[in-house]
Amino acid sequence: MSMRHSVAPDPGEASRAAFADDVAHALTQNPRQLPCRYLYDELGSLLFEAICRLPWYRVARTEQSLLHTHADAIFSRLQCVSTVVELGPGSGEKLMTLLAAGPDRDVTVHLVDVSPAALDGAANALAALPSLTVVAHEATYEAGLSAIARSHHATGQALVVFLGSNIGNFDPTGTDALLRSIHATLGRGGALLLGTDLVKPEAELLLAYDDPLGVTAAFNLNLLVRVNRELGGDFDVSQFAHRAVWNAPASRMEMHLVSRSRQRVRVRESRIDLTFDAGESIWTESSYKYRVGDLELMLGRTGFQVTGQWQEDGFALTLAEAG
Ligand code: AVJ
Repeated sequence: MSMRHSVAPDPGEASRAAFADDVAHALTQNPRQLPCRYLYDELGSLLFEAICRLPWYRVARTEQSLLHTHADAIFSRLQCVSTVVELGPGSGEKLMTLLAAGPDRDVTVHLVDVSPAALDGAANALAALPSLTVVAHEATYEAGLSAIARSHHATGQALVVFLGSNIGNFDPTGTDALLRSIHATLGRGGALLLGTDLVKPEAELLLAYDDPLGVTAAFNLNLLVRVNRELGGDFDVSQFAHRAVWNAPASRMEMHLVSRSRQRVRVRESRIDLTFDAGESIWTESSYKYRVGDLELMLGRTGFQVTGQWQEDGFALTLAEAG
């Protein structure tokens, strides 16, 4: 495997400043928020890996089993693929499983993630596979996709893989916008492999996002630890509680951090000085859950045609072609 890193001019400083601005903006919204992409610092990425091993969070395991079982069927429809783009590769395990059944030709793999920890992990995992060129993009999905669209001269077909229900972090407007930029990057004839968690009974969802071991609580609270460390914040982490709620009308799980008392919080780099009321919360993540019919509509209106779908245990893997 050969490996290239495409990096912004001064990634450390620039991304720190963007983080500080994003935190200032999100925490002063009504309701207060923090963007979920910042959950994945090194510890956050490890905590997410731990969540994926919990009996109550089956997304990753179910998807892994679907990929393992159907990788051959998927690639039988993708004979000419020469470029694979993965949005949010995490540990790289999903793509490994898929590419183990992959085409017998040289493939360029682009990994797009805001987390350097995730990019390193994924690139290392993929190093085990021959005839791959890996390009890592430390970027948001949108920025990564347009960089790839600009640099992409390959002759074969392109495949975007967007797994683990990562799409669930986007609200409906954001989802349509993202699917349209995926379509633009792919061009006609390109393919999208999408992994989505499906609507299931509320009790199961609550256990998946508020597990009895407290790993998800730690994952959520670590966002405050990160703000303290990287931006000079003074959050008293013990004064916030993890809360997971199922928002049925919006079809999404939400994670919040609820203030246990009236308290003041300052974040130096973000230049903010806030007062939280007891019970006031910071909304840190949405995880949308889908019905199979929603997927077809969502893909249809953004220019895709579903060509294959596999389901197991409340999870769907959908293959679609850009028309
Ligand atoms: C990685 C975004 C798909 O939303 O289910 C796990 C992250 N949050 N437990 C999800 C997560 C709480 C996960 N995604």
